Amino acid sequence: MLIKNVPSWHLPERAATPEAIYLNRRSLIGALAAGSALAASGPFAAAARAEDGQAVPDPSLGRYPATRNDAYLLDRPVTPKDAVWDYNNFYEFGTSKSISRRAAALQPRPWTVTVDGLVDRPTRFEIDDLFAKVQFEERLYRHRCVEAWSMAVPWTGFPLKALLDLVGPQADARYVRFETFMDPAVAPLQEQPFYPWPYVEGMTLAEAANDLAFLVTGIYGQPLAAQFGTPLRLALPWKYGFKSIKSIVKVTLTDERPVNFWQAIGPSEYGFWANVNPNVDHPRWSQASERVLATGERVPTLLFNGYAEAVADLYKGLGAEPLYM
Ligand SMILES: Nc1nc2c(c(=O)[nH]1)N[C@H]1C(S)=C(S)[C@@H](COP(=O)(O)O)O[C@H]1N2
Ligand SMILES: [Mo]
Repeated sequence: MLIKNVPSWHLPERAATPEAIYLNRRSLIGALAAGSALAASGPFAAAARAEDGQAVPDPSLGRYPATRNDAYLLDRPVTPKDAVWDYNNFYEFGTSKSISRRAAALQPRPWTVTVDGLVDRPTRFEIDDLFAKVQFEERLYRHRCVEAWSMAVPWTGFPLKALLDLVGPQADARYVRFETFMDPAVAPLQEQPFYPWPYVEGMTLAEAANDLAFLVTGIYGQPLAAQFGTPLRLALPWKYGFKSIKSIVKVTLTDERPVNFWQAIGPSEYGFWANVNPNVDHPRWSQASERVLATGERVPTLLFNGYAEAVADLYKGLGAEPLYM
């Protein structure tokens, strides 16, 4: 076990903190978050800041709220916005969950997303030009963090497949590699040499082309607040949350399997596939159940986070691969 290579703070919270203390801290955080959520929900919520510091309206604001796609339903209530607004994993801004204030330094415009590698039409998209080429929709998705907490949120965005269609994957492309922005002046943790910055994620091209793979632009009917990965992040709801990379600047189609951020840090604990499976424990904790944000309720975790029908076929014949870590 390469356990000594894994930072001790990447623990499920109930292992790190006695539940009672933890719950108290949460109600305090909840009270603080309520204030910041209000401040962040005006018309300039995800706005960029002009040179003089003035907020300028987000050009995509008129796309919200997008029409909900009723093909994606939940088996549980939507998590109230207040419970998730200041409860994030975004290590670029710190290792605690309460990073929304610091993440506000991240400006969503100007923003470009470069799509390159094994594609017919490599393209550097200005984010609003990309948004203009796709249809936005809202989907209710579950989200299951490898740390054993979960939420259910309305994401706005478009299928990852729509981006792939714009660039035309070539026949020898097998994987899609995603990269987060790199700017230590904005994200102080990127100064820390321990971490293999920038954050990288990847999946097979077949996974990326699956209907469920969703490029997210918004949450709760408005553009993504910075802490959720403005202005573009992934949602792969059948996989552990770390696969859902935030604030994407680069997408590369390749014939080489990408090594993702967490795999580079702790290969015995975090893998490439990271499909949710209650029967395959993390080396240091059980994955059998999860703590639901807001209610604190503990519910059984479902195979592929409840999305088996949509994705199980992707893994036929791959039984020898470590599909669940
Ligand atoms: N760039 C980047 N993306 C990231 C992370 C991160 O630290 N940096 N954390 C991941 C993890 S572990 C989870 S659970 C989700 C959390 O998303 P949320 O904060 O919107 O709930 O983002 C994922 N994407
Ligand atoms: Mo996570």
